[in-house]
This record gives sequence, structure tokens and C-alpha cells, in this order.
Amino acid sequence: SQVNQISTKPFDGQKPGTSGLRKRVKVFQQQHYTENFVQSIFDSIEPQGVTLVIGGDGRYFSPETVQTILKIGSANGVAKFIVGKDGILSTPAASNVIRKYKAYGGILLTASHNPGGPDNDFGIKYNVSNGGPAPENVTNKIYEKTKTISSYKVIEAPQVDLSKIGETTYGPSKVEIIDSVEDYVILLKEIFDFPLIQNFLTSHTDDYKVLFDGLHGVTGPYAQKILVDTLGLPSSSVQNCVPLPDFGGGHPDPNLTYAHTLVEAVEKNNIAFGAASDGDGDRNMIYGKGAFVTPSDSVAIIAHWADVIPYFKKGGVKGLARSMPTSKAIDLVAQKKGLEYFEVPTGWKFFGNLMDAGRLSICGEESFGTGSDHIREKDGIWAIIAWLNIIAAANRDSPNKLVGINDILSAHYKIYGRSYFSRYDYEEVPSEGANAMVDHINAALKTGSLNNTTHTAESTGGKFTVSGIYDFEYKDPIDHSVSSNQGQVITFSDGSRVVFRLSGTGSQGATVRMYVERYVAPEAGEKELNGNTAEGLKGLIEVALKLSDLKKFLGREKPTVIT
Ligand code: VG1
Ligand code: CO
Repeated sequence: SQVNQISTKPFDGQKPGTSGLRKRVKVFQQQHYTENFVQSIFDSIEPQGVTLVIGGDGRYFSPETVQTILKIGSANGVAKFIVGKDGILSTPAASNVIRKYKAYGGILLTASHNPGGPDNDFGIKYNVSNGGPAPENVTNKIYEKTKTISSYKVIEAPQVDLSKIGETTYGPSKVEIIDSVEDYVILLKEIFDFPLIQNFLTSHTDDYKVLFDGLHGVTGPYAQKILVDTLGLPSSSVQNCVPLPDFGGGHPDPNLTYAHTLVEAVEKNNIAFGAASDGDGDRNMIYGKGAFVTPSDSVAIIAHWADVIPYFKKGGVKGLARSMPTSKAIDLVAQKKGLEYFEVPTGWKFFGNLMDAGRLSICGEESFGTGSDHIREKDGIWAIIAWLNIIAAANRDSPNKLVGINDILSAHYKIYGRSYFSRYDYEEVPSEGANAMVDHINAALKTGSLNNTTHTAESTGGKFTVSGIYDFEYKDPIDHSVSSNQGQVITFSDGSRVVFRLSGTGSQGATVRMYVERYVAPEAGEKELNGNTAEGLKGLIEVALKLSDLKKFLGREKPTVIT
């Protein structure tokens, strides 16, 4: 069929961030804007004759963009497209499909946890053949192409009906529409001990209730299939599980602030095990009645219990990893088990090389991201089923006393100690203020002016002595690429630390994240170990705000979100 060349001019700012290009829908809707970015992806790879996966979280502007990718991709020589029904594939499901069908790569239409709808966000992310987000050398290339693009290619063809499963011919290419859920369910069944989980849950329908909240993101159909159809839970065990293009007007981010529908239902209905996922299905929150698992603890606990999960029992655990701001809880598990462990920059793309090299099995980020080398994205439903598998195994070993989330947590702290951890987000602050704060911390880094100074928190009387400041830089042990300026770290003599970082996923202004961590050793005793997070971190937070002069630079008294 006819290929047309359309003239265009570059747009500013088409630089992929932590996880793809994310902008307001209105920005993507500008004439040629989306087309430019899509053509720039094809200009950065070698698309002739390849198979490409297309999926996403189903947010507003997705169906149009799938058609755009088909037209441009076909004109650029893509031989076959594998597309999730109605353009829907969760991020982990898409990663699996790319790997399973040995595709060359995939394009994911998502802005993850950012709100959707005509006045909110859209996003485009490119993944490579290992199923993971494109590494920086690829995203940099895409960005360079967007700066000089002068035309893009499209074929002339009618729209593809995305709702009909099966293969059709499309111009010189083929399009196969697949079920969004099927391959993913097959994968999870290979990983976890479903009979054990089912046996536990169905014999505790009254005293161990489960509730999953899809927050109207993409995971609804996945959770329905796994929790209800496969594990046999009642349909009341899932809520907000119809994916909506605007996520029902909500903010599809599984944390205590935005997943309030889950938090309220858990408290009201005495739910022992509650969980939620984000818009595109790669994040998770574990939250039961009176029990909250911080993501940093969650990944450490999964690593500790890995043996009860058939996938790890069979394949072994090769190594562990976390992103830099994530608490060091998982490091302690690695040390105890004699495993190799890694600290990488924020963003899942940095785990991929280690997994491909066979050196990493389980990893996580403090931002409610947990996963393993079963795919190359973090995986919300995987983490939730991993927890159910652990709870079921713990109860198999404890026939007379029901073991819940808090029991698992306190047992863990007793062995390893506890890393109190919290993140303060200051969203959409002026970029000038954020940059000025970064400069302020850099000045102290360069002159060493803060080193060995002691600061007393007025609120608690606690004293903190600065032991060092550095700017986190990562050298990939596999391909030796270097990523600089990945966050400023202030360390203290008691082992505490504070990290400051600018977000790379926002679509407006700047977002500053402050991460605080304070370690308490097992010897400190039950009371110190099982305390309240905000209390445990109060003094350190006060000192961190003072050292950075954050309130003055950002003009904000309080953070937008605390996790
Ligand atoms: C945030 C998180 C980061 C995560 C990224 C993508 O990035 O902090 O840990 O990998 O979002 O998650 P940033 O640059 O805004 O801090 V998702 O679920 O939005 O794809
Ligand atoms: Co996400």
C-alpha cells in the first residue's frame, strides 16, 4: 500500500524521563507531536522486518495512538504487530509478551500512576527485546532524533479493529490482536504455589479476608482472573476493577494517600490482606487491617522468604538489588544469605542488564515497585501474589496460630533490625527553586562545610552528625555505562541517611523528593523495632529540612505526599 511522507518540524522537550515521555494529553494532541516521537523511535532502531508489541494502560488517547503507531510502524518496515485487545496490556504483561514471543521490542502507552483523561497525562515508552525499558543510550538517541526530525512516514490503510482477537493483514504488515490477560496468568501459575495459596485462603474465608483495589487502572481484569477465577475468592474480593480511560477521575497510585478507597474498605470490613496496583500495573501496595508494609521492607521480606516460592526454589536466587533511595533492608538479607547485591539509580531500566547477566533475581524500589527476573519490569500483581504465597507458607508452618502481615514484619525486624523509611514529595514546585536547592547542597558537597557538623533536632533532642555528602553515580557492572547526578546523599554517623532527588516522571514544573532512612538494630528491642514510622524519623526529618533549607527554596511548608 501507499507510503506517504509527511513534513514536520521538531518539538522541544521530547526527552524521555525515568520511564518514557510523559506530558499532558493536550501536548500529545498537537498536530504532529505524537507522530514525531513515534517516528523518532523508529529512526533510533532497525525496524525492518521485526515484530513489535503494542500495549498500555488504556488511558485516554490510547486508541488513537495505537493506530498512529501501526501506520508509522508499518511504513517503517515493521513486519508484525502484536497488540493487546483494545490496546490494553499492563506494563508487566507487555514485558512478558515481548519476551515470550521474542519480539524486537514494544511500545507502551502509559503515564503509569499519573492521572488520565483529556486534561491529564499521557505517555509513550519504548521497551527493548529483553522486555525492559530502553536503556539510556537508546532513549538518548530517540531524544536526539526528535531534535532534528523533518518528516515522518505513514501508510494509507483503514483503522484496525482493536477489539477482535486474531491476525489480520495490514498494508505490508500483519497485526495480531491478543487476549490481554492470558499469557500473564500462565506465567504467574508457573511461578507461585497456587494450590497452597488457594488452600489457605479458602479455609480462612472468615478470619483472613482479601481485598484487591484496581483503582480503575489496567490490573482489574488480571486481578479478576487470578484472585476470583483461579484462586476461587468471592467477587467481593476485588473492587474498582473496571479499567477506565480517566481512572474514574482518581490518581491511580497505590499509596496511603491516593489509594484511600482501599484503605477505607480494609479498615471498615476488617480485611486482613488488602492490596492495590497503579494505572499500568507495575506498582503494588500491601496493606491489611492495622498493617502497612513499606515497599523497602516488602522486597527484603520477599527475598528472605524466597524459598517458599517455587520459581526461586527451583532456579535459586542469584542476587538482590534496590534503587539507591530505597532502604538498605534488602542489603541485610543479601549479607545474611551470602548473596551478591547491587544499588542502582532510580528507574527499573537499571536492573535489566544485571538480570540478563544472571546476577539478579529479586529487586525493588521504595516507590511501591517490586519484582524479579521473571520479566524486565516491576510487577504489581506478582508482588501481591508473592505476599499471599508467603502468608500461606507461614501459616502452613503455624497450624495453631494465624500468621498475619504484622507477624511477618516483626519476625523480620527481630532478625535483621528495621530501617525506618519515609519519602516526602514536593510536587510541581518552581524549577528555579528546586535547582537552587540542588546548588545549595552541591556547595556543601564541594567545600565540605557540613562534614562533621552536629545538628540537634528540637522536636526530639536527637543529635545527628554529618559523616559525608555525595552525588550518586552508577557504573553499570555489565556494560560499564555511567549515569551521573542520580541524587544527592547526606550520610550521618549513626548510619542514617537523607537523599534529595528531582523526579523524572512529572509532566509540569519540578518535583523534589526527599528520602529519609534510619536504621535500628535488633538489639534495640521490640519497642524500638515496632514503632511508628513518623515518630521514628521525626528528628532526622527536622535536621534534613534544616540542612537543605528546603522550605525556603521551594516555598512550601509541607510536602504534597508522604509515603
Ligand atoms: C518514579 C519513582 C521511580 C519509578 C518511576 C516509574 O520516578 O520514584 O522509583 O521507577 O517513577 O514508576 P521519579 O523519577 O518520578 O522519581 V511507574 O510505576 O510511574 O512507571
Ligand atoms: Co506504573
